Amino acid sequence: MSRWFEDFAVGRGARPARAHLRSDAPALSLNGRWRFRYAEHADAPADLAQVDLDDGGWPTIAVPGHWQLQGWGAPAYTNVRYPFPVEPPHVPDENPTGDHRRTFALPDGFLAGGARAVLRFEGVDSACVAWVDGVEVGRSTGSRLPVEFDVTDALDGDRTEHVLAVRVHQWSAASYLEDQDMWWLSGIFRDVALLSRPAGGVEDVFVHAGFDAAAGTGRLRVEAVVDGGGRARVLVPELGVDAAAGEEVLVPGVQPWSAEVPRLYEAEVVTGAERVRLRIGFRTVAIVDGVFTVNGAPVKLRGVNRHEFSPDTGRAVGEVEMLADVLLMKQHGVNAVRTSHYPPHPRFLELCDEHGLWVVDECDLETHGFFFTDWRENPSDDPRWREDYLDRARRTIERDKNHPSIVLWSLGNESWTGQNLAAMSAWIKDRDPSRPIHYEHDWAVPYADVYSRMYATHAEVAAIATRTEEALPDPVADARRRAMPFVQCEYAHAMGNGPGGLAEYQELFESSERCMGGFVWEWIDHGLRQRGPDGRERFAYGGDFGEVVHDGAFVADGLLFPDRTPSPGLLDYAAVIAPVRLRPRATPSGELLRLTNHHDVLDLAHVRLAWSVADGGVEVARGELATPDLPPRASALLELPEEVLRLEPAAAERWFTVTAHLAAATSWAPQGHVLGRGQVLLAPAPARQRPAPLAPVRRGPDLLLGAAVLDARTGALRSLGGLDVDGLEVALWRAPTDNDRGVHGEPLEPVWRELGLDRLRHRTASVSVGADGVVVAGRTAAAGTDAGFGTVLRWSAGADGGVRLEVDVVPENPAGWPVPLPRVGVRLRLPRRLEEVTWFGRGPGESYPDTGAATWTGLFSRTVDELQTPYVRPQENGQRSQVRWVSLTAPDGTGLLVRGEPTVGVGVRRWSTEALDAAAHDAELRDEGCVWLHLDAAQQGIGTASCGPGPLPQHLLTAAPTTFAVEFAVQRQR
Ligand code: IPT
Repeated sequence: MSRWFEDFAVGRGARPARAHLRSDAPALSLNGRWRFRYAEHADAPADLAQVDLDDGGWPTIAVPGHWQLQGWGAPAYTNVRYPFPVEPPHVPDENPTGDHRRTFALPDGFLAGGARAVLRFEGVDSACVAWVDGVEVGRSTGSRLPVEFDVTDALDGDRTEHVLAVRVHQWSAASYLEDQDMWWLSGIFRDVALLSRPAGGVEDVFVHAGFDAAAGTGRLRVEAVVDGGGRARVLVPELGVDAAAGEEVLVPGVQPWSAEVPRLYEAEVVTGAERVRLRIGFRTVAIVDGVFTVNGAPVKLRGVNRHEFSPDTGRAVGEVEMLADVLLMKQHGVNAVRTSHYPPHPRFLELCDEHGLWVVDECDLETHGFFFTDWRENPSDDPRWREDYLDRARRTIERDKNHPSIVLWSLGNESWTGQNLAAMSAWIKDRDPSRPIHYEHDWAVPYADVYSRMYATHAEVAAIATRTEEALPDPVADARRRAMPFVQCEYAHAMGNGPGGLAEYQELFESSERCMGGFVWEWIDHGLRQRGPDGRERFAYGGDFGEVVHDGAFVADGLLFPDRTPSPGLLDYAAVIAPVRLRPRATPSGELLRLTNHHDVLDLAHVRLAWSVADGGVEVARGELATPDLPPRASALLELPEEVLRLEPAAAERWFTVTAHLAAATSWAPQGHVLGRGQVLLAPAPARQRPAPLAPVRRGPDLLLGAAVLDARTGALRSLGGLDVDGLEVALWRAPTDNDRGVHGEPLEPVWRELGLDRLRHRTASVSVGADGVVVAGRTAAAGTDAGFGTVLRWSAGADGGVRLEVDVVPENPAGWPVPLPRVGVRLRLPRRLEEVTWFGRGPGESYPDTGAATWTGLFSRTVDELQTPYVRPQENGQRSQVRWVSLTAPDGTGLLVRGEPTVGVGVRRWSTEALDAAAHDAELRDEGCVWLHLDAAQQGIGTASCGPGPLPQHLLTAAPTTFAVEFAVQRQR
């Protein structure tokens, strides 16, 4: 049985690919509600095209949109695996098919003067056939690519209401080329329009706008394809340019385009029949001596991988989401975006031009699923697919060629190697030699201009940065690669809590001109908003729609939560890549802040510096500092202001903080927006005197120790100053993070569970009462194992009302500990009413040994609920680290204060770690009617082993004897 969509050919009837243009020719949007009929199989009724088919009873569907998100079929998520048998070009009989119909009337004059009517789809997933007034006008595949069909001859002149019918199949041969890591979602998901194409109109435009940095001159040539072979003129009024299309014009004194100064010039390409509006940016991309440069200067990409996503409409994203993405990127210091792994909606690229982002525009191509067949039959090296590959390259480059923001073309993602990739590269080079080519997955780099890798470890990046990486077997290829700039097209997998190790990667990128920078994987969690079985709203991930094969929460691995709230990972990334960086530096006169201008183009004229001094987190002085005049990449030490030197000696820990902020509003952020922050410690906390210990008093079953009541038999803590407290025990388990699970890295979680760290039980060995306190010794271990931890809890109390707890944890494992431990600390349960948390330590956000670059030392307050980070799959989150003291207070002012010696990590929740570990979605977490408080001496680093390396050695919590202490004090009523 042969079906058109199981063919290698790429459809029929399409007009030649051309640029996405803004024209004054009439256009009719066909977005809106269409009649819709759904079938589970591709052989849906043949009546779809019939003009007189009565579709009045059909429901309607929103176009653009995916049918799976509007009540038909279901979304499915797989990362690498194809969700159907691998037997290209065949697809299953179960091939969900959506029949779409609508009518339209031609606006007056639409066909005047011999104009043609052209139907343009910006994106249909995955294969479609279209009919107008019962006549087939074309068929197409290439989901994230535009296609145009000339429908003029199909229009029935006797009708005023024309009938447009479109049949869309979920699966086609092209699905083998579209195995991107995302939801499988189908339908007409981007705009549809009917365009009037005037005779003598501007069919296509190719802007060549270079910038000679040495001369300060722009070089402009705009090629135009005019219908009927006529001529066009190119007008750039601001530059006084009025030239023939195709003519090269030198324009002295232009301002170049860059991501930092996205200068655009309004232009028009004009014929007698049509005016096309353009925004031209002058810039030249070049690889000079192995360094990636734009406009003559090196540029560092501080990038993200962006999939198009909305939690409600999938890849049918609107202007609101596109603009939000661009603004959020800019606000967080991101300067580059890889359009993983397909060309985005064309509007997104206009927004990148306008607000300034370097773009790697990637073709709609991925054949990753052939990994499971050892790459047998991989389309990339099979000549039968050659045209499909070339078609994808053509449609991407032709559509997007005029965007100054695009500085690299990418052939696609994870498609192994082969002649068809080489053919794409050759075609692109020929058509647009002005932009280098990117492709990651052939490490010998035969058909790309930059050396790209994903998830390389820090050590490997360090080797590449110094051009000392392992050699390729072929010396010629090796020499070629060694001369290339290096980019990490994906790194720092932002799944769940993390990524850790960002700062160390950034340091490496900045250590060498060879490094172009990198793109964090990825921008946004693709969690689909859904009501769970219990009726509560949640973000769904793989498996939540009953998929037989799926990859679970791997779809939620972004720097934004699905609703576009920035995650701690994004805040960290922003701090790590801050364009204005303030870092402590030891100097002979003590620690000072060193300010570095990490812009590639801008000086610091747009930056204001504000300083403040705080004692114990309370501000005692503030002011402004003069901003040093620094060109890109230059640094200066900031002297302490006179006023600070004159302050009274500090009675508490004193910090000097400087923030850099925008002096004036930009297109992407208001005045005052923070660009960078740094701190130095001016004075440490004064040493605390410990009062003489009180002797314990026995009363019935209780031991009274200052404000503490312990159970005399078990040593368990019962209350503190009248506050009911229970469950205090040594805590070694954390709800594994996605990085602990390490699906595409080195997993810790299974080893932890094997060791029983998730099911530890405690045995009390002795309770000894002495003159200066109570000592409770015991052992914590899991069933069926001889490994465990010796524990000693030393309680003492002082006349000042404080109760001190000193804890020893001694790992005991005859076999040794093969992996780091999740955490070492204690936890306890407090009354639910203690819901206001105030702390002096790092904040305001969460931090772990290798995350938290966005946090600083200060005094912060949050409610228990606000301290939770809603990772899509529940896991350890929300730790506040290096806490000097924390108070948990009830509305009436009563509460508990805990001091670290000198600091402690704090976690506060309404549910236990066990419940957090067990939950699959946030909405399953239930208030347990108490407050669980974790006080940690240490936690394991976070790393990025969900896809990539685990924490660096210095961030591992290696099992070792540990002693730490905290002190409790009770707060009385206000
Ligand atoms: C890599 C893919 O390129 C990307 O699309 C995404 O899947 C990412 O990983 C992980 O989320 S492939 C990886 C298995 C190395």
